Amino acid sequence: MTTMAELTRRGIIGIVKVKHPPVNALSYGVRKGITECMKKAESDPAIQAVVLCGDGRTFPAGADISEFGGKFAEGPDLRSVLVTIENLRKPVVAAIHGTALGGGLEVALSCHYRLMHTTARTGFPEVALGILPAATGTQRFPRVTHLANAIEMITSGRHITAKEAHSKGIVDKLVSGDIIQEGVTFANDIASKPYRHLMVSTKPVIGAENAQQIFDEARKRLASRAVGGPIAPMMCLKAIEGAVKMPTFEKGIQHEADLMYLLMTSGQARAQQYAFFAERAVSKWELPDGATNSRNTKPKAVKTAAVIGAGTMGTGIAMTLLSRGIPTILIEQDQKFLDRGVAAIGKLIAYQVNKKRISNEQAQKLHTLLKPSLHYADLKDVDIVIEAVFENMDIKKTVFRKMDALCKPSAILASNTSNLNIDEMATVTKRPGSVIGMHFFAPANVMRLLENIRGRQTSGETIATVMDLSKRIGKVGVLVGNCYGFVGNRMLHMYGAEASFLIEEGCLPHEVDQCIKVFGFPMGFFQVADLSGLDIGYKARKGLGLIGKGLPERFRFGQRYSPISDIMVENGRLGQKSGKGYYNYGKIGGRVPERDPETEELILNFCKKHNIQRRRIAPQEVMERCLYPLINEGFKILQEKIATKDEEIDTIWMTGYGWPRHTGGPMYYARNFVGLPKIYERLLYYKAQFPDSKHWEPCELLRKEAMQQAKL
Ligand code: 3H9
Repeated sequence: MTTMAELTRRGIIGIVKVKHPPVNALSYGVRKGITECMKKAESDPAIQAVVLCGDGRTFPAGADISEFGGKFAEGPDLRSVLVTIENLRKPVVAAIHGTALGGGLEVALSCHYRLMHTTARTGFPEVALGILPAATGTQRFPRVTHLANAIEMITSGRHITAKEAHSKGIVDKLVSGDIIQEGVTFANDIASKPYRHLMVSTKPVIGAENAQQIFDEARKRLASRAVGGPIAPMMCLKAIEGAVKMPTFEKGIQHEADLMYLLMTSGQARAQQYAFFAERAVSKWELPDGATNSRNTKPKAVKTAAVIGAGTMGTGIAMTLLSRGIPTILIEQDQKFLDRGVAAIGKLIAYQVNKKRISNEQAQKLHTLLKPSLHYADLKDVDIVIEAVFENMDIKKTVFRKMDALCKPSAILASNTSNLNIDEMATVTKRPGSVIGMHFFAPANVMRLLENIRGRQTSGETIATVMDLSKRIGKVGVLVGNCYGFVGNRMLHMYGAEASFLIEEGCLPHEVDQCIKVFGFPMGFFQVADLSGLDIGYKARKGLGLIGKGLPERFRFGQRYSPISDIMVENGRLGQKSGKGYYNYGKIGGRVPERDPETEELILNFCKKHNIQRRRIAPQEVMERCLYPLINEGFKILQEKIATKDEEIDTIWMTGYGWPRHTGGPMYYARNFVGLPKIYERLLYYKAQFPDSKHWEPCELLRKEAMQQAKL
């Protein structure tokens, strides 16, 4: 094994540098390397103090997540590395740059001093991986910062800036020069000073006198989010409680280890760790032919961009591009709409300033990067244009013709469509290889997901450029194939159809939503529908010919159809935007959903009209009927190679649709929590119950894999 830590000397100072790119994760080799280097430094009489730092871009960013369940516990484990550092007979200075996260921060807490570069960040992200900071983080952290801070940071996983870390007592000094040189200068100063009193493990917990009140408040706060949520935050809290309630530091550590074991062996932690790697796996895209992929295709440079359409999506997309320093032209046809769009972007920028996320100077820079225009001719020099006009094929085609005629030949033409056919848009251009879909999610400047849709003729270079741009603008770009609704909305349609049938058969909207929330989604289907606006789906269905005179009310295009959503729209209930939809919001734009007797009356009248005997529907049936057709559709999507791997589907659902990370996304959940044989059996059961709904027919890939899993 190559050396993953090295010891060098500058005068009387030993420098232990971790060398394990890209993030210096604390793998077996790193733990071994640090231990050996520290022992050598201890026995070298020429060394009087030690600086511990990371090579390349960062201080260790945590334990090596890929080792969990494997080499993770192999000696020396992380806890014993920390004991070696803290007990060294020479002072150790942690010199932090980049990110000191999780195990990396725990390493720093075992050092006697902590220096931090002003640009560095730190935190305990373990909770997002379904675990806790189990290398004594829950015990040491409240001994350097106030108990209330420790609880807030560990249970939320929030990363903080160097400035905040310094103000919270987590680091001793901020520096802005070369981190190693700063560390050496500092170490020279303290080399001969007594340091043993700085061992964090020997210090009292800060704020212990009010511990009961602090824990009670934290428990209340976490309990309010616990229904359907992950178990890790509460376990983190219990572990921190050990720092106050256990009689010794060692007993606290044992308590922490017991809770960590419980978490590690829970399915949730495995799912959350899968989610972490899935999000990274999607950037390694590959076309179904296998020959064109992210390894062998280079992106083009994108220096300037344009967005067509200054509505909610267009302004959100423009804001996203501007925030990453990309000069952006915003095009509208009408001065009034353009002004409204520019004002909306101005508001978004002001919000960032108010939240202290950007300075006034940065805000000014964003304004100068934005160029509003009424002329398509201004598109001539841009590297990419993203159209965000009305979701209608004829309008999109008109816009694509104009973009094709006016943009330079190398420019990429992208559509922010949520459902429509990219290949059809490409037919009206002379550059189908440069046409691609970029499906942003609302609000576009906030949501992390970006579904990028490859058309039949989209070139590898166009894909590589858009995937690269996605990362640059802070999005999780997922490449998918072209079909109605792509991956996310195609699966959502199945879930929506069943949710609507359930309210025809006996549930009320809030009952379906409650089940979904207990599963872990932040909002139920009907709440989300009200938020998005029921009229959008209504118009799309009209465009597809699903709504119109002469159609039977409950059976359209060869299968069962629920007109409940149409009934809502036809009664003026468009969702939050009209103050009422499935729920009542009190006022236009209201956000708090209340049950509405009028909605319930509309549903009951519909049932009466069609002689539907409403029945009590158990939560199990609600969940199976909402989730299993969606999962079945996910397998169809894989079978048709619209997605090339589970990770793409799961990441789309976790980052764009609120699927709870602690169940790993629909595909992971199906395979690991429920089991494919069970899903297959239930699909057949419901197929027999509801023969007039095609989505209960199990897809061939699911059938095959269920059979294989059943044999194991
Ligand atoms: C922990 O510490 C537990 C302890 O308390 C207790 C132990 C007893 N391990 O994200 P990027 C890989 S839990 C393994 O694209 P960026 C990543 O998969 C840990 N691999 O870069 C990717 O690989 P590839 C607590 C890791 O610049 C490559 O590195 N720490 C780890 O956008 C680049 O990653 C965390 O949770 C890891 N810990 O962001 C921090 N980290 O190229 C997790 C990264 O093959 N990491 N990789 O796809 C992060 O948040 C980000 O990676 C970071 C850099 C902000 C550091």
